[in-house]
Amino acid sequence: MTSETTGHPTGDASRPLVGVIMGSASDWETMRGATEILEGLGVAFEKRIVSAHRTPQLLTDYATTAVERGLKVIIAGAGGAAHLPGMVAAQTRLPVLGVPVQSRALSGLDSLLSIVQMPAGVPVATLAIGTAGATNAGLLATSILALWDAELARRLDEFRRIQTERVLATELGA
Ligand code: RP5
Repeated sequence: MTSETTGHPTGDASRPLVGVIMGSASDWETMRGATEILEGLGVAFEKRIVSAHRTPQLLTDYATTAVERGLKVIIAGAGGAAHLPGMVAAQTRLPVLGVPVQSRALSGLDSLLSIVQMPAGVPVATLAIGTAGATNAGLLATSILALWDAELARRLDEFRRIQTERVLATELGA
C-alpha cells in the first residue's frame, strides 16, 4: 500500500468499525492480510481470537454486543470445522465476511464448505481460501463502509487505480 491510498482514518482506534476475528492464533498469518488492507486504507478495526469451539461464550458475547459497540462489518476467519463465521452471523445482523483458512489436512476445502453452505436466512459472504480471501475481505469491508463515506471511497478508488497501473506497467522477463 502506498501513501497515495492513505489519508485521514475512517473511525478511530477506540471506536473500530470493522471487527476482525479468527478461531486461533494459527489463523493470524492468513488474517493479517485483511488487517493490512484496513490499515493501509485508514479503516479503524479491532482484532482478536474468538473460537467457536474453545470460547463459545466469548463468541456469543462478541456477536451480540457488536452493533452496540459500533461495529459495522465483521470479518471472521477460521479453518477446518470452521463454524465461527456462521455462528457469529447467527447472532448479529451485521454483515459477516467469512474467510476460509487453509487447513493442513484438507487444504482449506473443509473450511470453505463449512463457511459457504449457510442455510437460507443467515448469510455469510464467503471469500476465497487463504490470503487472497483475507485481503479481499478487507477490501469488501472497505467497499461497504465507502457506500456512506466519500473520502473512503476516494481512497479505495485510488487503491484500484494504482493496482491497475502496476499491472499495466509490468513487463515479462524472457
Ligand atoms: C480452527 O481450528 C481455527 O480457526 C484454526 O484454523 C484451526 C486449527 O486451530 P489450532 O489447532 O491451530 O489452534 O478453530
